[in-house]
Amino acid sequence: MFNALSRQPDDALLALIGLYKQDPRPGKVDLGVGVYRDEEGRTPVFRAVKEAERRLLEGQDSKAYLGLEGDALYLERLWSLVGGPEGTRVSAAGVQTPGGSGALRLAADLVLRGGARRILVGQPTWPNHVGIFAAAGLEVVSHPFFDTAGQTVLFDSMAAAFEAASPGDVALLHGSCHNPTGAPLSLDQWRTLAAILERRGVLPLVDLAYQGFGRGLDEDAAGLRHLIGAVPETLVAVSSSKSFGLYRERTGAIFAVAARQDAAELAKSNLMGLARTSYSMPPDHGAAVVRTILDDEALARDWTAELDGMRARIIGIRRKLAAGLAGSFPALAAVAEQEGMFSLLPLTEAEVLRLRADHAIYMPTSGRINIAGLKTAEVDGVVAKFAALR
Ligand code: PLP
Ligand code: TYF
Repeated sequence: MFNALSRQPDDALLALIGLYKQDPRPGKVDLGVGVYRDEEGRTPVFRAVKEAERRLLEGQDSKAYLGLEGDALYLERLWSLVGGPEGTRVSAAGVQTPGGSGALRLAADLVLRGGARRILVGQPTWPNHVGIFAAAGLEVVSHPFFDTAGQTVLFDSMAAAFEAASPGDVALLHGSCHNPTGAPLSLDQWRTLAAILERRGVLPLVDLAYQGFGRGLDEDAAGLRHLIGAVPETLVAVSSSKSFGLYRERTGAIFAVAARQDAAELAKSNLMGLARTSYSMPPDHGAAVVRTILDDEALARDWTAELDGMRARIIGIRRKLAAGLAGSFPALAAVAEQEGMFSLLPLTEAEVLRLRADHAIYMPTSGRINIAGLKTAEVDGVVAKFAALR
């Protein structure tokens, strides 16, 4: 039977990890896959994570199943972090998932079961969005979101696409730190979109994968917090991979938000049923770590402080990079205003490949760069190589 299968293309972002590793040149620069890196190029384990793991190692007295929902206290604390005060004014019911990806897949399965057939997705987006939704059986309907040459959000086109949607459609929104553009939506724009979604009867699915990496933990959730109060139902897919540095532990959650608790619980019961016929129960460790941190004031404070430091480093690199690039690429002054790990450079595929071949600067052919892949001392050299392209 295996002979009947055809070879599948590699994930371009994950394949880049291997290409970079194999490159023997000293001074190579990795602007590829979206993991945070510090000034030494390391992806550190948060101090609070290490301490939580120590406590778990000593205190955990069973590995027995927790059940389909996962860790209830993790879900409660995580929802407080995501929903803030606004989250207490709506009804939310969550299920722990294997990463944000697992949350997105369960969300897609749920809306299909609820009768949805189409999901509106702005382009460009994280390629796995399209893959996950299509694999679940949704029709992915794309609209333009970003003008790369001008580095501007095409808000009118996004609003028009939402206006043209049918009741029962689903619309994907990036909670903050848009992947791949870093382009922020203002709170006014969130308000406008929320009003359209409410009027058109379209269900928003918010992907929150980088809370704390843009402007701050609360600031990065502000749009979503407005949205949950403005529409009758929302799905929120949360990833703890970046915000807690737990990438390989596969830690996330899907929250169904509704005006009434019974509606949210109905969604949750279906989410658990869908999980049961897929992977059954989620992995425990990452969620136990997050729960331990968020349930302890001192650990939570230390986690926030470390996250604040990461965000400050990214903002600093953004400013230096934007100032350097503005001469040769005037539109890239916008890189300083963009948020999170990514910006999308207006480079051709040939230019990206030339940077890779000639200068060992690695990024996917889309031109997306991971800002956190740059050390402060590397910025000027990288800017010079970009400038030489034009
Ligand atoms: N959504 C976006 C936009 C992402 O960039 C990621 C990153 O990996 C995810 C969701 C899900 O991440 P994970 O499944 O590793 O938690
Ligand atoms: O966009 C990124 O780089 C991150 C990490 O299949 C990632 O979201 C990339 C590809 C992939 C899974 C995660």
